[in-house]
Amino acid sequence: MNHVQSIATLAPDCDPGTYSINDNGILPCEECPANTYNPNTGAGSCLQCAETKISSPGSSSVDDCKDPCDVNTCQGHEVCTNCLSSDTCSVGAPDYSICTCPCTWGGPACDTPRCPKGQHSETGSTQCEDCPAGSYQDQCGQVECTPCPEGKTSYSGSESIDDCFTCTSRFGEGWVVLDVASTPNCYFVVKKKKTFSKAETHCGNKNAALVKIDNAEENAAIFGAVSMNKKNTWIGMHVDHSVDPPMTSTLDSPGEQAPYTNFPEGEPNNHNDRAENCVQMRKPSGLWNDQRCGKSLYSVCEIEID
Ligand SMILES: [Ca+2]
Ligand SMILES: [Ca+2]
Repeated sequence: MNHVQSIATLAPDCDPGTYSINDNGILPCEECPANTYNPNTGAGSCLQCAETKISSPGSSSVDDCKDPCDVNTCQGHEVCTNCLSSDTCSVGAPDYSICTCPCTWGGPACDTPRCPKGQHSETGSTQCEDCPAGSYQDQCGQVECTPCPEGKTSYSGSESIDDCFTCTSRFGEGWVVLDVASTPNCYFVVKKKKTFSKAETHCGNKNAALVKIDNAEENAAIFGAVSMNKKNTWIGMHVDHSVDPPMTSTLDSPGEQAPYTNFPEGEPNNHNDRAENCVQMRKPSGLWNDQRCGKSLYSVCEIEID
């Protein structure tokens, strides 16, 4: 009985997944080390897995050599990256894989949602909204968006500074961004005197509209652009003197009170009952005046960017 046992020990018939370096069978069988395999009986060595594959000790088949990411499945919303060699792996990643959170998930366990690129929110995580026109966001989980560089604007939801463009590049010579922090739109100052309706048509031919001034910031930007001309300038507003008090409307919302006006005390006054139904920006101040539509003035066209 002892005899049989000793023969077995002296002549190990190593199983698949093990090997013995000793031809005479003196040394015992050893498990194939990690990242190798052996499919044969009685082998003197194990075979190396392909360079980008890993295996557990004692593997007996080439099928046991696996992509590191198949072995170390990252948890939650993590993304597994096969980093192929120990050189590119961080410490603590002996299996040649690294787990990282995808852009839209954060926190230690990658389980906190994050706003995607091109969006933002108060918390950076939920109720995300598109970055407004004139800005962009190239990272996830942000609370604010970055304004486009000076002289450039962008459509809402832009994900890169490369999405910012000049109005000239998009709409042709003469179109400009005025102050992207206050308005993302493109403007064209028409330095040729036209009646209100001809100015309106002229803008329309540019696939634009006579400027609709929405707030004090936009008014200031427009005034900055036209003041050097030292000319009164048509803006895209109408005054209805058939109601009391007179009502100022934008061209696209007739019959509704405009959200913003900039008349000084005493205007609009329908001076001498001369049907002052159109609106000009005055050259020295940026203040508005109702004026007869048949007068010929400079004008400003606008293309809204949203
Ligand atoms: Ca506007
Ligand atoms: Ca007037």
